[in-house]
Parts: sequence; C-alpha cells; structure tokens
Amino acid sequence: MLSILSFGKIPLTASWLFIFGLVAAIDTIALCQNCTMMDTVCEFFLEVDHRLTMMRNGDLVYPKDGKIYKYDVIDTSNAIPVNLEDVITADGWENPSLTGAVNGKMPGPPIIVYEGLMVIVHVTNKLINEGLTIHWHGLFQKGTPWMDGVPFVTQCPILPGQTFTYKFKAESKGTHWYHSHLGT
Ligand SMILES: [Cu+2]
Repeated sequence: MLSILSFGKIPLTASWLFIFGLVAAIDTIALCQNCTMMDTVCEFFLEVDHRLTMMRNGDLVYPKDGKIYKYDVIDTSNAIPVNLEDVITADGWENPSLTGAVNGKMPGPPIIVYEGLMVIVHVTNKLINEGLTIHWHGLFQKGTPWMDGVPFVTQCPILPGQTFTYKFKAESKGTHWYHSHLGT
C-alpha cells in the first residue's frame, strides 16, 4: 500500500513552487535535479519498493520518549538515539510492518518545480508482485490525459521490474500530492 502526504505551499518571489508529496520510499537514487526558473524541463527518478517500518539497516528499533533506539539498548539514559531520518517510523507502532516506499522513504520525497515547467518522472516498480501507477493529484494534465496515472483507464499498470516515464506540465500552482492508484 502506498500512503499519502501533502506539503505546504512555498511562495517564491516571481513564481511558485510545486510540491508533490509522495507516498511510499532509496537512498542510492538521486531524487532530483535542482531546477531553476531558467530550466524548461525537470527530471526525477522514483523507485517504489517494499520496506519494513521501525528498522534501521536490518536492525529493529523501538521508540522511547520521542526518540528511536536500537532494539538491544536497555538503558536509554546514556544511549545515542538512532537518526530518525534512517527509519520509516510510519505510525510509530513498534512492530515492523511492510509498507510501500519511494526512494527508501515513506512518505516519499517531495518533487519541487516551477509552474509551467515540463516535469519528467521515471517511475520504477521494484515491488515483488504488484503493478502500480502514480497519479499526480490535482494537476490539470491538459493535453496529456494519458499521464494521469489511472490504471486500466489512462495507462496499463507498471509491472514489477518495469519503468514508466511520466511527462507533463506543472500546472496549476500550489501544493499537490502523488499517490499510487493500484494496490492501495
Ligand atoms: Cu488522486
């Protein structure tokens, strides 16, 4: 399952930034290009896979007093907490559960671009046995309805191992979110 997040608006002097919050979670993939107002195209790579919550590098972690500790830490008074960035905490429940992740994160990384820019997003499905699409919620998709991410309607699902490239114009301005429309 992919979950969803939205981000706040970011005003900019002459234009607006778009922010797409993503859903599910890899640290090895460069998420984004830092696009400027001079760019006409902005390209991103999203890799969707399954991750376990409350784990860090294969080790269990647990929450205590707003911090996260390795499973074998008994006395937290002098222990160094685990970096929160390294853990998908999800709802904070201690037992690990399987979640969809984008680039290793859940929620997935934000995509921030200028209004009117052409956005290219390469989505790779690394799930074991589920197809997926990504819907760019709130975007007009004028002239590109086939990029709307609706499985079986505007496109076939992206099967495990496949990469599909979305290409659409960033409009309208504001804050939007992206999420899967399959297996959710
Ligand atoms: Cu939607």
